[in-house]
Amino acid sequence: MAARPPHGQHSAGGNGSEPEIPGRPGVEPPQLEEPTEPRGPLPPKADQTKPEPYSATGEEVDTDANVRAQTGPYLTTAQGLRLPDTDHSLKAGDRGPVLLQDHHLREKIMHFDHERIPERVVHARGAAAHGVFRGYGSATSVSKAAFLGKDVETPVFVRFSTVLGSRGSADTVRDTRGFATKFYTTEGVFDLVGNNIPVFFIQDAIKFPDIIHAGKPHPDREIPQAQSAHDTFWDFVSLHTEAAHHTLWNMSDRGIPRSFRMMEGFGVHTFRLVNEQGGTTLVKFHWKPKLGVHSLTWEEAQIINGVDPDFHRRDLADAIEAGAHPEWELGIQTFPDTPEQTFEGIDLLDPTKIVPEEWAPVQPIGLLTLNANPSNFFAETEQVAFHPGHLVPGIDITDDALLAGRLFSYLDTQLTRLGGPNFAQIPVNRTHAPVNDMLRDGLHQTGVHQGVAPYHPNSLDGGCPFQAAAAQGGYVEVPVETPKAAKVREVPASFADHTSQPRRFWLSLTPVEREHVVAAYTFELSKCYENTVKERVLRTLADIDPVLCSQVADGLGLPAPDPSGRLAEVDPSPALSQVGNSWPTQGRIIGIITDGGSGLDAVRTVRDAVDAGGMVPLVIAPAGGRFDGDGGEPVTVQRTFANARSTEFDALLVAGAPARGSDAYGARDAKAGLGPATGGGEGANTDPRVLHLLSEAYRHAKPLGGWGAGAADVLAAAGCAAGSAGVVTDDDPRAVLGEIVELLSRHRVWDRFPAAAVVS
Ligand code: HDE
Repeated sequence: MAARPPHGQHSAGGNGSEPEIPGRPGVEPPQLEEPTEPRGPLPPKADQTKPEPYSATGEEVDTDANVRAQTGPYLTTAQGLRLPDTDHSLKAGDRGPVLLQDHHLREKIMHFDHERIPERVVHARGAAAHGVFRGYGSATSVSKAAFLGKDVETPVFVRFSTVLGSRGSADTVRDTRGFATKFYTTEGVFDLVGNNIPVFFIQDAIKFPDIIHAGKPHPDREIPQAQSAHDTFWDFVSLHTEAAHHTLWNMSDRGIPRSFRMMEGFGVHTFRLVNEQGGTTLVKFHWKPKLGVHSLTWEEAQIINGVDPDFHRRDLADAIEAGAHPEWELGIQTFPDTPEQTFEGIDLLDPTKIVPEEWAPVQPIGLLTLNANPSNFFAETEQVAFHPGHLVPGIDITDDALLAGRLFSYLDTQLTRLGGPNFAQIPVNRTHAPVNDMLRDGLHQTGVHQGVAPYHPNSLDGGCPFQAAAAQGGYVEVPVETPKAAKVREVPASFADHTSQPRRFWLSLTPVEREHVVAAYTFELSKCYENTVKERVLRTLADIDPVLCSQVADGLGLPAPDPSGRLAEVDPSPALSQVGNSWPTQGRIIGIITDGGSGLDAVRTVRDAVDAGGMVPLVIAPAGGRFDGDGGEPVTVQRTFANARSTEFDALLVAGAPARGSDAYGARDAKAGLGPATGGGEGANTDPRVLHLLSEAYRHAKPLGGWGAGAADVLAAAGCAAGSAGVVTDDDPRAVLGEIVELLSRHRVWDRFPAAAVVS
């Protein structure tokens, strides 16, 4: 897999160890030279090379026609004037006053003063990547969208985000995640602006400012940041019981994903697809991650927010840079486009409802691969502007009232955020199809439009541009009939059931997942001050499930109310559970703890096997540097006992020493203890930081292993006795690794819950 290791392997924690490619023995890393003279442009890094852009007519589209800043040899002003000095202001003498005529000082400070733009009002914190989407052709019977055709490849840009936090907030808070994809199709841009949760809090966009005001920090003290664990959020969701379904998903493990790479994505609304013959089908979009759906534990998420608030951002960039390109299949659930727009009694216009996959299977229609990191965060990730109204022929909207509000909101918010109406010209937002609009002028206009007649019809420009009928690729809205009805501010009766679908979700979870849900509600509500708010939430929970309600009530020390009526009779939907299957382990991080004193051959063997298996090996040792005391190829240390935290690793291995006289893996000396080797009982000498590392990983139900003399003692000293669930010891390091990888494919050692979930 990795052509080179992720940045994080060398840089985080600054342990001073030199970079080396794990699993690539003997390859010397390039040394940074002291620059002494001007040189030519720097080439972009391999993973920053974007997919080739192309246009509908086959012309090459230069999406990088902007200035490539900071690649030339000499410093200039914005006007291209070369500068002799950017470190000293122009002064009357070296101790005299600064002169107003210093145009360079003025330009430099002026530009700096205006570097920030308003952050997104929601989804401010995000990370993104370039990639490619390949259609399977399986959707052509229901949609004429060109990019869904068989083997058609379309460049994409995907931005993941949290919803509530500010731009600088931590990644692993409990929240919904955005999953927004821009397809640069030959027919124009298509944006699928989805979330990692398939339902939304509200049924009508008019409540959006209210739910967001309730979720954002309190207006007086501006706390808490990026959290739903506060009174206003729970006040809102308890007063609007339609929010119960989305809230339950948030309180489940879905609210704390392990990685953006391990999340599902959902279009949420029902869309309408149109085929070549004009036939229509209602659909819901799903993204299915090839790595499976996995989550953090709540304690892990909280620790990470302190020790590595960029956890998800780093994980995505590192994986792509290392060549472990994340993949998702795009799938659709299809429903007949009947006048009622319902399926098995579910109103398809209600965005608080799902259709169970067992009733309408998700049919794969294409593959998304993220293969390049952005070159510049601001230019791309920050300035990308998504809009659910960016549609292409073959994909149309429905009358979902939530979607209607979004169709207004996204363009509107970009005006403030990107400072004018020309944000479609920003490189990351540019379509790869030819543009012949009659939109003119405005702030930040960079186009130099030709022609004298920007109006339609005209005769002065030869009538160009002409309107395109459907046959010429024009986007024609499906002529659906609008209901003949009175103008009202009302909600349909079919939207009234707010508890049966949350009940199905709850009943579909395994016991360990339910336990996490109970813990999450209890934690969040215990952060609220108002008992009335808590009591109101409990009343909703009672209508979802009495066990859920009573367990949360117990945790809060409040009485559990009775359900207000009969509980809905629903079947579970196994597809809603995250636990049970096994998944590829690509990109998983395995820590190898060694004191470097002996058994280095085993460390090399395991490190290389981890790398060859597409995972990331990180050697953890008392101090940085390299081990080569046995005369073999040097083993580089990537983490030290001081900077390693268990939350970074998916599994941990303890490299013990071979028993005396053994040549099981070629060690020259036998020593155990992973700490100052002062003699005495094995494990007794173990560095407390190693014990903490192991016991924390054990508590978070991660696979642990070890080989050789002393390893089992070290594990036992950390409270992870060999033979307990998911603790693997053997003399043969390869056998240990084999079992660990098998455990990792199921993400966690679920048997360790629930007892281990109780955090002191
Ligand atoms: Fe958004 N949403 N939203 N939203 N949304 C924005 O647009 C809005 C909703 C989603 O990475 C904003 O450009 C309204 C559902 C994502 O840049 C804003 C309503 C879903 C992103 C906005 C919703 C989403 C946004 C803020 C209720 C999942 C981040 C900045 C009707 C299907 C996109 C921006 C990115 C961003 C409005 C509800 C997904 C304010 C009014 C439902 C992934 O326009």
